[in-house]
Amino acid sequence: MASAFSHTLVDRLAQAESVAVLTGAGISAESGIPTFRDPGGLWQKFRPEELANVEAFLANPVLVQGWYQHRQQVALEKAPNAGHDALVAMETLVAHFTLITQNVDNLHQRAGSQNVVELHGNIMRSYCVECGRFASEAALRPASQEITAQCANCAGLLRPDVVWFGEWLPPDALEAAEKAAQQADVFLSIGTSAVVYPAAGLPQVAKKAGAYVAEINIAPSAIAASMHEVVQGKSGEILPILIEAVRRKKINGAL
Ligand code: BV8
Ligand code: ZN
Repeated sequence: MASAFSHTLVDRLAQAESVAVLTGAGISAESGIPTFRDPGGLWQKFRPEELANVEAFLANPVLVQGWYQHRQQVALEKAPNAGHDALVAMETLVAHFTLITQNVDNLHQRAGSQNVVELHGNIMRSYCVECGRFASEAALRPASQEITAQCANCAGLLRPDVVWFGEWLPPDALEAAEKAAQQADVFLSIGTSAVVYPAAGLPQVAKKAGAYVAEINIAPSAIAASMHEVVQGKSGEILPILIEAVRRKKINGAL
């Protein structure tokens, strides 16, 4: 059962000039996309070392391409949920709103969020490891499962445009995320276990710079203790109610 958020959170959001939000796989769970570390999550079936890194990819490109083809397919079949939609609505209520996502499923973008910082890339894009050329969306799915998807330009291997473990995050994305965290009046961490860095360090950057930091999650994350507020519950249930309360507060000052 969702626990209520505080009047402070509503007031802070209603008065905020600048809001930054960090999302993780939990916000897509209600769309039917498995998370990574929850029971039954993606890492239960595969170990990250096996699939989400360059060595695994080069050792077994058909397996890793197949895993991303599958996840691309799942993401395309699912739809954004009320949590994604609520963040689209929040963006219209705040002068400077930045949505920083660790998710690669493209659901925030499909929901209509405008200012999305893709910290870990986007599974709908793939590029050639040899010439760097980006391929069309469906390119990662070769005709048959046995062959590798190759670049139309130079026949090099195609890889998903996602950040693997041990790879640097896209510098412009990380810079935009850190800037948004530093300037935020309110920072929300939603649906992330907060174990993957440097993404998980962003709420601390915001807090140090004076932001009110809150997390929305069905269970306390690794950084829950450092939050000003922890709202327990599903993001798809909590966010629409929270945004409605902020909208009312902005219109007539009443809760
Ligand atoms: C890097 C790829 C520099 C795409 C992923 C300290 C500083 C810097 C780096 C490190 C460091 N310590 C260790 C490192 C290395 C590493 C790291 O952080 N390791 C961890 C695991 C210890 N970091 C890196 O390698 C990063 N690169 O730092 O570069 C560098 C360079 C060279 C050498 C060394 C360092 C790269 C990190 C990116 C890795 N790529 N994915 C893909 O295949 O998807 S990580 C993977 O985890 C996903 O991207 C995902 O986004 C991310 C975080 O997971 P979550 O989104 O939080 O999902 P999770 O399942 O864990 O949690 C779901 C949450 O939702 C839960 O809390 C659950 O309670 C909640 N929930 C569920 N349902 C709901 C809900 N909440 C609300 N409502 C619901 N309905
Ligand atoms: Zn190429």
